[in-house]
Amino acid sequence: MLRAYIGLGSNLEDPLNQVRTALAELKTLPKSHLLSHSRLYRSAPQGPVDQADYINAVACLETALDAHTLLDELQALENKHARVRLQHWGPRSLDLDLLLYGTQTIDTERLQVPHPWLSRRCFVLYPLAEIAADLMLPSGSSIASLLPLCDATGL
Ligand code: ROI
Repeated sequence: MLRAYIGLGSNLEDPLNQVRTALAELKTLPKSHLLSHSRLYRSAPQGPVDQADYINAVACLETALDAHTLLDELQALENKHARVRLQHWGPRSLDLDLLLYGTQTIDTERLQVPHPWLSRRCFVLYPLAEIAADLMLPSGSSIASLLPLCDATGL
């Protein structure tokens, strides 16, 4: 068993409900146990700005699934939410990102862990710091040490 951190985001079709439902669904994943999750954050869109604010959160799962099987499960949940993604970096009904998988670094065609944008996205870092401030990234930085580097305006 190891700990995986999942970023949740939504800005379409009742985002609060999308994220709340997804947190409940994470509890049902096989060979996994939801250990904790952050509060829900409202955040201004990063990327194209002509879209609605997002609701974001981060969850911590203890899991015996391998990383790619976990990714399959997360994508199945996104699909269950009839994931709408109108454009790259555009609005979406539910995004589930595998941010961290134990202390592993993974770089395959389908999956990059740690998530490549993790340390630059305050809508990920702040909720992650709420549940895992002391967590060390493979780079040697703790989550807490990255907070001052990101602009939390709009969070
Ligand atoms: N912006 C915010 N605030 N929250 C997100 O979850 C989010 N997801 C994205 C992009 C479009 C980069 N911007 C976001 O994929």
